[in-house]
Amino acid sequence: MGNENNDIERLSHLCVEAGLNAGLDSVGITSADPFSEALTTLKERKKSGYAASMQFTYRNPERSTTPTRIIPNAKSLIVGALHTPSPRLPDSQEGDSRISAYARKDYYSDLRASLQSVAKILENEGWKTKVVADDNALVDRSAALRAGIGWMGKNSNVLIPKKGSWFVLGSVVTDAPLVENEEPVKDECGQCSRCIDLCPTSAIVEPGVVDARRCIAWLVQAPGSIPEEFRSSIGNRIYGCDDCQEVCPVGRQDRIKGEIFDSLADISALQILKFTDEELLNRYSHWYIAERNPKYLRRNALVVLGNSKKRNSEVDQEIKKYLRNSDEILREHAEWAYMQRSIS
Ligand code: B12
Ligand code: SF4
Ligand code: SF4
Repeated sequence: MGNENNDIERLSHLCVEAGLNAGLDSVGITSADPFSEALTTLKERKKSGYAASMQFTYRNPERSTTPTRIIPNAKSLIVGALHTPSPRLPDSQEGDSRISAYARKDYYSDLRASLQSVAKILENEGWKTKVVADDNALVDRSAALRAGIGWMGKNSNVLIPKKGSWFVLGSVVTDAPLVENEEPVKDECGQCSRCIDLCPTSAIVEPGVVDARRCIAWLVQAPGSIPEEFRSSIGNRIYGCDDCQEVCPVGRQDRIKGEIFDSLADISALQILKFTDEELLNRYSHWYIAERNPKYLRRNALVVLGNSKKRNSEVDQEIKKYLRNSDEILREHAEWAYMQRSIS
């Protein structure tokens, strides 16, 4: 028994070390027990409407909260967090639209590669593994919370002490028994409520609860028409929204010092209107684009240009072209953009 425990401790230590050496910023271990709280919440949010038409983990809540559906006989999850700084894109230009930090590069590929290094350690010792990150298979935040990576902030993100929430999360699921974290991380939000107060669309309806129907991060990903009441609040965001993280004091000073904070421009919305379907899909292949249909990026670009106060005849000409587009959604967003620009 003593030897067995030593072995479990040794392997657990090796896994954490391998994750950190492979570039992860934080690594924690938890059991593969079902996430029953998340299951209840997923069902409640579907019922209340807060889940909008999202699929992801909502598609099959039982599955995404039961790690043994990923590997039968799964015993442990090694959860990793990877920092998402906000670099300027290689082809960035003084454009007029913003892409949120996690989407500026394919961080999920980097995360999966780092987790794969952990998986290799386990596989070398004969254990089964499967890497999951941001797919429908697992509730990543719940796993990170139970593994002691961070606490659940009022902005509904997992916050790492002193660092904040600028991380993507993923796990290695394995049948190896490992030493599990037992202490949840202390909630340090305290009296602060900046994320709730400063969310542009009041989407955080109570601490930790986001109504996706109002959340810009979802509105710019969702298929169909963007409800008019939210179009002005979308401002210059083409993809994602970071406001409830940018206003967060946790780790803010380091972020301002070390990175381009709230960088102004990533890409010109006009350019997005001009790219072909193929160019859009190639450039942004790491984004979730509804129905893999690039028209939704054009729809977002039309909203951004409608919100732009800069006079520019080239932009006006391009929007005019879209007034005659064969797609009804694009036509309607072009009409809206055209109206906004004429009255501003
Ligand atoms: C659906 C989804 C969204 C939706 C809805 C978000 C929401 N807040 O509900 C939309 C599209 C709006 C969205 C937006 C964003 N998302 Co998102 N999203 C997801 C996705 C696919 C599923 C989340 C889910 O199932 N939620 C359902 C609830 C029920 O489960 P949960 O998230 O695990 O939360 C539960 C636990 O936290 C638990 N809990 C609470 N307190 C405690 C305490 C303890 C001790 C325990 C054990 C549990 C616990 O209760 C919660 C409810 O049950 C995940 C990827 C994944 N596969 O998990 C990414 C994910 C949550 N998103 C992520 C990111 C980065 C974002 C954005 C920042 C992206 C952006 N810049 O635009 C925004 C942030 C918006 C926000 N304030 O949440 C990251 C989170 C990173 C982090 N540090 O937390 C994830 C994990 C993706 C990833 N793998 O990195 N997202
Ligand atoms: S991502 Fe944006 S819209 Fe969504 S809750 Fe955060 S601040 Fe609000
Ligand atoms: S802004 Fe304040 S309340 Fe919101 S997550 Fe950060 S510390 Fe918590």
